[in-house]
Amino acid sequence: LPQSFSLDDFVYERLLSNNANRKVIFVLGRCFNLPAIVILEKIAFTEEQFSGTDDKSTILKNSSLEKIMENDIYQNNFCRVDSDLNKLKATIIYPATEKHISKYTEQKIYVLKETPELYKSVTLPCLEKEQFNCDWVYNILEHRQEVDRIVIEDLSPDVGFMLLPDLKWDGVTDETMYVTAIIMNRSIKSIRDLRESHLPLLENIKSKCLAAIKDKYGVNSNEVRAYFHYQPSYYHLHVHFNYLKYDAPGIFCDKAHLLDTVIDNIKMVPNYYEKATLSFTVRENDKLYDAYKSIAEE
Ligand code: M7G
Repeated sequence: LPQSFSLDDFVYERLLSNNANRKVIFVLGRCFNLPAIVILEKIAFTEEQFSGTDDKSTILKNSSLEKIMENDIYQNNFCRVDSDLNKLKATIIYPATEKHISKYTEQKIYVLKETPELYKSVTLPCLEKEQFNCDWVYNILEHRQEVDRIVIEDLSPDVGFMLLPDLKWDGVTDETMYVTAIIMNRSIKSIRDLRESHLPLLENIKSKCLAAIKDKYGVNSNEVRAYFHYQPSYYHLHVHFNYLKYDAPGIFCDKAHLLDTVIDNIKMVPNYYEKATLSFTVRENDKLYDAYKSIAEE
């Protein structure tokens, strides 16, 4: 096993990508000579930071302004604030694989149309060879890691799941609430595998998770976005739940499939996901893109 990651031993190698909209940066480096990815993200303000105190100005009291410009009644400043207001969320992947490095590297993306035949002949063989390891999922399902973070669990092998804060969330900023339900059943890779027999599983996840989110975070079910990714990064079925007002990464129509729509499609056509042509986006460096390119050239 490698020594544990420490920022002091992190040696910067290169920037993988920098997203100014999201204020998140993906940095590659090495730690004890093994590749490490550090993802730094500026955290959203919370209403509580401003309304939680009796004296509403307290939060800005120890801050100082550094003028950028002024004109008439307008001025721009840099504002140096209390360190609590200035925290970053740091996600570490260590040791990182080539596939992680590729996932976080800025690159072109393309849209592909996957017929059921292409799923069987191209996508499935490729993902069986190339997919990210799901050990973190099994650690959760077997209560080895993140045990104290579980919001709710249902251990039934067929319809069960565990709901817990997503890695993308700091777990406390309500404004960016993001939790994920991981199903107990290990044989469903993605929505492509969903059939009529899985309706009780989907309905169970929907009703229990929405109730738990209301209970724990005070967010009503009509303010929650519940969806799957296709293609996902991890081929063990899970459902993303986040706060509707927060534009979480991966909510666009090229990747997100609403839980309600998935349930409804299967109700109308029991083998919908066996028959449907599903479009998805793929990164240029992804092996899946190579696989599709090579059949296009045949
Ligand atoms: P995905 O659609 O397979 O991947 O969703 P993507 O959204 O990254 O493309 C997997 C979800 O699981 C993502 O939202 C991840 O942020 C989340 N996730 C990944 N890991 C490695 C962990 C983890 O170790 N713990 C938790 N709680 N969530 C994770």
